[in-house]
Amino acid sequence: MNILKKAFADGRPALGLWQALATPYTAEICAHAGFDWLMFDGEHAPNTLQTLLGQLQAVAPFSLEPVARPPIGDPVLIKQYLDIGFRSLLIPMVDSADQAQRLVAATRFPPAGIRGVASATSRASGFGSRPDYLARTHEDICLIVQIESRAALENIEAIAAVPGVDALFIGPADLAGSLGYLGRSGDPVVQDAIAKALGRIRAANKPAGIFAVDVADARARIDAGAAFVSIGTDIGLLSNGARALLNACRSPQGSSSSLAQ
Ligand code: 3PY
Ligand code: MG
Repeated sequence: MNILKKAFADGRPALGLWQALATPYTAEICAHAGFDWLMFDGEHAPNTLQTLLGQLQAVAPFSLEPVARPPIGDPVLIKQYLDIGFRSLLIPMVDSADQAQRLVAATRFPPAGIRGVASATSRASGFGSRPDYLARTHEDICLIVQIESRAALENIEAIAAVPGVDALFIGPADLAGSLGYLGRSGDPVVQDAIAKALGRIRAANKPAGIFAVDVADARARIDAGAAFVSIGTDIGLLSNGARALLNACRSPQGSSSSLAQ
């Protein structure tokens, strides 16, 4: 079963890590940490289908849900991401119920949808080894749509009501930009909009997710009922760790423990 959908069903907050380094090796390292999900970014990271495939293969042995974000909610890209084996998709910039409906259709084979059919040649079907693949694969798909514009805020209930939309995820950076607060997602106006949006998603009985900017933010979101939270990024871990190591060594108070990495 889809691990993220299982966490939603169990009411257990699922903690994820954003993957923007675009390499299988770092994905594998992060997978060892025990996150519930890793999100492989095709929107803002230098990923291709091939690099995504490598990362998917690298994390295959782990009990986590790989999520992928295409650069845009395009049926052709969605078909390709699903064929290589992603079951969970995070679609950016979903502003209306109509758009959400088209995305659901892109994840379903006919007659339910418009997904192009491949089975024996796709990794998703175990290269043809799953006899019930065509009939049942939609059951494991987790379609997450991003709410990250003023228009999307207006349409939350309509988007959440679309059958086949499994969860809604707030993108604070784009939302801040759309509301006129570019680069200031911490502004009280944006924070208030986010809190209200999360509440409305929950009231619509859909799992609500968000990208947290730090650990305190992540804890607050979980306490407020978010079903899934991205609690950091691979780039942040690497760059913060590198800086902290250097600073610890340069500072007279540098502790030996922080150097023993
Ligand atoms: C955003 O903040 O806009 C994102 O898409 C990621 O969280
Ligand atoms: Mg965004």
